[in-house]
Amino acid sequence: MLHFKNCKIDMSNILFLDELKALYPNRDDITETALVDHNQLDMDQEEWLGKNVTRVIDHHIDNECYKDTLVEKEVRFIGSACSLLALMFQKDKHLFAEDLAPSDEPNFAYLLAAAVVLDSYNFLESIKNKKWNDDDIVAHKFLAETADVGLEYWRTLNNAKFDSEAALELGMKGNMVRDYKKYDLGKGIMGCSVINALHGDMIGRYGEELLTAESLQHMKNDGLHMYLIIGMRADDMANVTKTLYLVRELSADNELAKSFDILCNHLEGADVLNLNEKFHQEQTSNGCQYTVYNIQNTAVSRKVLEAIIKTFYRD
Ligand SMILES: [Mn+2]
Repeated sequence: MLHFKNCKIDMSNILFLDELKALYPNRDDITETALVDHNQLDMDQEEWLGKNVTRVIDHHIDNECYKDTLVEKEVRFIGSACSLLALMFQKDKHLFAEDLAPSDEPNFAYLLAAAVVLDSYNFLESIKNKKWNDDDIVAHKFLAETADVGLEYWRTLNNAKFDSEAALELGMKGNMVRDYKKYDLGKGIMGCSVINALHGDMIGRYGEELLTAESLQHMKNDGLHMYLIIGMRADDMANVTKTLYLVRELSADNELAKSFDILCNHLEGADVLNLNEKFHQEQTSNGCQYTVYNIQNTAVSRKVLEAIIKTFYRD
């Protein structure tokens, strides 16, 4: 939101899925969908947009979807999907001369560079070739030709991105839907939110009762049988700490919900996650069961967890 403000882009230009549905009540009116920074739609998005995905520009593991409708696809390892975009703009830069021209006003390069510097933690050497690579440097150099996107630019954005206090201001509900995905695991549906605060921060701010009550409500509203929150916080040096919170309704008569304990066991045994400091609550007064861990390997993202969990339920 800060970045949109800095770029003088009105938030009303950003559409959420429910707004999109209201705007195009007939899904046949949507003739083309381009995915940037992911290559597979979420369950709810799929129903609305899945029939006509024509373009995919992404840097995650390729799920090989939409083969019948794709006309353009660029999926490969790079720090940021916006670096891929920048490199595409560079290739055809004569077409975008106006958008990329140096200006007193924020130009398109100023908009695009945010994800490039944030995703690479401003080209932090220790995560080179893990979180970013030389192509991101080429992309950033190109954007920096016409916009001031250096250290100060990154620092301001990074502070805002990892501001736990600001995140908690959104309320538990707001945080649960801000960065949220939903998976069909066969046995049932799992939801997963990424929140810019650690589990302890959420408990400190809202308390266990409200957190579990909101979790229950969210599971009910969205038809979930299990719900997971990845909590994260970064310090000024971009050192990241992460927590994992897994919750279910105790009385839920569903196979996924009932597999809670064996999923916990499986996650504890997954070396790549390196979980520790387990806290388990057998039964809360509102009928939840939940477990919290610290994720020792902070390079673990939702994508990684998704893959581990999907594999577990498929096998
Ligand atoms: Mn990305």
